[in-house]
Amino acid sequence: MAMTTNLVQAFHTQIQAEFQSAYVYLSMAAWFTENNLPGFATWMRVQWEEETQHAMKLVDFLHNRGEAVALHAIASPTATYSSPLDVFERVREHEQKITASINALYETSLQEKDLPSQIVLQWFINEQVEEEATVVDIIERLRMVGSDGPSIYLFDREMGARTLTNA
Ligand code: OFO
Repeated sequence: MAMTTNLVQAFHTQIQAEFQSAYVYLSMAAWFTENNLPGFATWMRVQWEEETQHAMKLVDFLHNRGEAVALHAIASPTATYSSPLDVFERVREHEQKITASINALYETSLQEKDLPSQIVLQWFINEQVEEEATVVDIIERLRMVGSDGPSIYLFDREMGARTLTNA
């Protein structure tokens, strides 16, 4: 069954949002590299790749449904941050917006009675719960270490151990 134009356009908007997330995280990776925190930079690069996978999951879904993909423009991210905590506070804000847009897309798939979309979007709903929880955990730990150099050094090493797992 073909998807409605309204639903396809809503998927296009979400694809744009996922690529926008990737671009924001790439700018954060650059900031960490420039501020001598290579482990946090690695973590952010993995996040950039993960967001690209999210976008491609939606692209593949539209293609599998026989629908065309439109790639909308993504904006230049803000590249000035004041501290690692500031970066992750912004990640949290950003992910809260992404959660809201995934939830709105799911609502649209319910209105349009498109069952396959609902199933693929349930994966994204779960993923957002995990992403928000991970970011809150990092924020709490950054608050705990404060400006203690040795603790930041150890945290950075731990963050650098992250590797990409297939979405
Ligand atoms: Fe794609 O989950 Fe973050 O944005």
